[in-house]
Amino acid sequence: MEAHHLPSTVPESQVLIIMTGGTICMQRSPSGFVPARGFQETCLAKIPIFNDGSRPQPMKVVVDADGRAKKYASLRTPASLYDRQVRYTVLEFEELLDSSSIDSRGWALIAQTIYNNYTLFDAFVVLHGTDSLAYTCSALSYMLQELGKPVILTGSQAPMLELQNDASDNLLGSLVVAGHFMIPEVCLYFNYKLFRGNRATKVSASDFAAFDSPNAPPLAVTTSMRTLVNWDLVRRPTSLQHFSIRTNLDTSHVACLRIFPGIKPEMVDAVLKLDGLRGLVLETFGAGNAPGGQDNAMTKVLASAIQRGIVIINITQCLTGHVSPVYAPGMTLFRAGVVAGQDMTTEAALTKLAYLLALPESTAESVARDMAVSLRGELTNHSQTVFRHPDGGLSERTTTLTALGYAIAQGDLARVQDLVKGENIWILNDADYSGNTPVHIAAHSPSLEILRFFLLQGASVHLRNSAGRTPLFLAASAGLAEHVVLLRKSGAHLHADEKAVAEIQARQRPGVWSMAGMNPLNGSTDQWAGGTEWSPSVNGVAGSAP
Ligand code: ASN
Repeated sequence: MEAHHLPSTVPESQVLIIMTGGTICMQRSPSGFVPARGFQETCLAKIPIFNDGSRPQPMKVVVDADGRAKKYASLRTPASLYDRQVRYTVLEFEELLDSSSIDSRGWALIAQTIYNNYTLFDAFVVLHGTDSLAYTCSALSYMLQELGKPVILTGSQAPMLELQNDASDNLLGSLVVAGHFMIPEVCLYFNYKLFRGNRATKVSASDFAAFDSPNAPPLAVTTSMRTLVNWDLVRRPTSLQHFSIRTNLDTSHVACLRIFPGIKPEMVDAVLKLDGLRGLVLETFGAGNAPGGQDNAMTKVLASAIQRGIVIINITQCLTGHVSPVYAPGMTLFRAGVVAGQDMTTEAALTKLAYLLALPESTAESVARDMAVSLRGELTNHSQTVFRHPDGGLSERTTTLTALGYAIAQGDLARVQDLVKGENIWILNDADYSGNTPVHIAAHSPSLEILRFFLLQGASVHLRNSAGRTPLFLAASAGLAEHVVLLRKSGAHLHADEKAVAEIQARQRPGVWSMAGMNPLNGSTDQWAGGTEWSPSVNGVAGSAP
């Protein structure tokens, strides 16, 4: 039968699903459950909640770091309660894994795939086995730097093709969150809860409630038909930097060791003398205690390793709480130079160590220093800026938004700062009836300083208004070169759906549109900043334009 591509009836978000394997796609085989290919056609296309039957156009997906692209059939969910549809396609990795076999190469492949497709999609969902899911989430949270879009990992305890499964709800919940809410973090969605990825840990080998985030409340919860986001907890990039990735984690020179009653110092010493070892996560008792005292053999072994340049991180074996030197044994470790890992999970600490050790010019001192502070919300940091979000009716919010819109148009920075300060900061990602955020308004208003102020507060450059327009598009249309440059520096790019109109406009005003990434000569888009100083980078090297 011939395919008739029907357009979306309501605004649409475009999501790339990256399939790495795991139980979610598994089928029975004589040797037990194994990952199976064709997830989109064999599973999703046949389920009405994943396919509204509109047969949307295929989607372009970049399949390698050289920018080679292919078209993939796409599907669309029915409209949600929020009057939005999610269009998606599934990119399957060549080798589908049971996640117990993933390593840093698999993490690099996921990061690279997100990077290659970053400007083509609004959000990303990664399907992954549950066994090592918390490690992958933690690793990605560091590898994806200045992330401006949602990346949600999920999987299931029972395969999608089994009659009673958790796969459907986990994937649907992930798609809805990814397609509806600007949560620019690496998250783990499971059993109706959205966790910050680097706070989650697998707590059950069989229950559908397989994950928990013992030291941090969920970022969002799906209850009945709504998703309630805890906007107070959502982190956003607040520096004027574009998205980049770092893929070379040093997992070969880190280890993890769990202290137990009666553990011999020789055993710890043997681990610390492993060839090339650079970092150790020590899982200690309670508030961070290990056997021994000041001049004890264990302390000497640890202190001597630290003197040889090995970074040792102290985290607790307990599920909740954090390490602190309140008891003498904990104080002894601290004095010997063991770093307090606060309330990090093992997964977050180990992958963070591997990330920091691989940074260029890292030293034992710099790694030890950075292990103790929050890079991506992986440990509790009470001085973090809180970014609230819209609650209450649109009409109450509109009063503030209108006042803000007026102040932006007047170029009145002092009044703008007054309106968004403190509790009101959430307004920066709120939108008026046309879906315009304050960043949209500032993007085509005269004051560059107001736009800069919004970006430094963590406002998103990726939200699109009801007409599907990004702030970058509006700035270029208005011919505001400096605004365009500032937005690009902060990671903004033209959306694929804006390309056709941008191309027409670029003929009239080639200068500003080429700054926005549109080549007026051949109509191609350089979605990154084409050869300028802020080209996105992979491991610090300028990346090729997707
Ligand atoms: N062994 C599976 C995996 O991690 C477990 C699962 O996904 N539930 O790939």
